[in-house]
Amino acid sequence: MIQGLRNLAAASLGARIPCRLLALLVAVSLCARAPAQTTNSAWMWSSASHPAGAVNVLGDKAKEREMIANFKHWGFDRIYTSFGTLPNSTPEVPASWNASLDDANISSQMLFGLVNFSPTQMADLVQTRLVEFNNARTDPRERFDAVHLDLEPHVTSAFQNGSAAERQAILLELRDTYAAVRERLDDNGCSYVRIYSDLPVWFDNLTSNLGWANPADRNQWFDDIALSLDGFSMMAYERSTLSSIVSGVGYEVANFDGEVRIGLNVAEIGPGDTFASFDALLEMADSLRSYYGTSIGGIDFHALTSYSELAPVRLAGDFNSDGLVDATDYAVWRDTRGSTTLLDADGDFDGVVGESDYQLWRLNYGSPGAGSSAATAPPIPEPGSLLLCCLALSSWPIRCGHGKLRQ
Ligand SMILES: [Ca+2]
Ligand SMILES: [Ca+2]
Ligand SMILES: [Ca+2]
Repeated sequence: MIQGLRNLAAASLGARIPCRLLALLVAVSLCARAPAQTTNSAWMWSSASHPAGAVNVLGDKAKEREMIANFKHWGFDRIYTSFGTLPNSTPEVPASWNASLDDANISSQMLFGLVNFSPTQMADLVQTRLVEFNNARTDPRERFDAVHLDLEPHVTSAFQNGSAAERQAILLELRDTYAAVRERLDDNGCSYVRIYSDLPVWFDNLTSNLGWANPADRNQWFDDIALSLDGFSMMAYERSTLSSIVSGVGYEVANFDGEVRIGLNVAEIGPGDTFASFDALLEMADSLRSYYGTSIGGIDFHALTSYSELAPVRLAGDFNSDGLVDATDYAVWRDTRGSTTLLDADGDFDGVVGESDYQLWRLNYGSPGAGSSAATAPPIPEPGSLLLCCLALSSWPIRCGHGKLRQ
């Protein structure tokens, strides 16, 4: 079946079979193992010099709430966060961040970025930062769901200047590192913690001097890492066309026995760069979803710092993230008034759905577009006449929680 899919993909590129038809065929073929739907994520590095850097957001409750509101607006349902030593020095900070993400149905993965490591070093690091932390938290919402290993030994001079045999040894050590982390988690009560990694698109190449003796040798490596990894993100960077990305990730999507995600680099935007604009990058993400359907796990954006500079944030008062400030947002506010856990209507990010959020909605009623002032808008419900509001809105299609997201 897998070979058939690969032929299908290759044939479609040559014969221009409509992408939607191909996506349907692939989705039907892979439905037994495919996730129910694709997801969006981003890497949230420490990035001390950027306001969206983890070190500048974590621990500041208002900034955390604002960031999570935007994650929901952007359709992110997992996030890879770099925590440094916070799990040891100030465990309440990642515990609170994880719980807030969990409340928003966003998976929290502990991100590590390393180029030099050994299996034992990496397992010890996961033990110190994640295993001991998770095992100390009694509230499951506060635990990490997964570890995300951005291990890139291929950027070291040892790899780049190495012989095929030396490169092969490095790839085998990477395989063994994934296995050591898996074993450490399993042996210490954390078998529920999933492992994801980042991989370049070319580890499967038989002509890149990687030391693969033959296709079976290469296939065995991918089969071996599937025993440790739940999935990986392909760093499909510096590729500007659908066919070039498909060419890079095609082997892995068709053959890896786990979740394959496609990473796009948001830093590659501008004249002469990979993407002419942020919209062009989002269009590529849409094209990849159409092409692969649910045979990929989702799209990952590198990195949150760049993404947050370019992506439109949620409109003030648009509590259901559908791009309009209208009566349905009032209904979200009304239905969660007073809540400190259901925070879609917490427009001022103070941690509670209250009167100030109502005022924010009222001020922005009718946005976007002309006639957004309260003077020209239809009558606005007042919280004082709650019963009246409930009666008046009972015939409105109320959409609470997740709104329409840009997919
Ligand atoms: Ca590849
Ligand atoms: Ca709305
Ligand atoms: Ca509030």
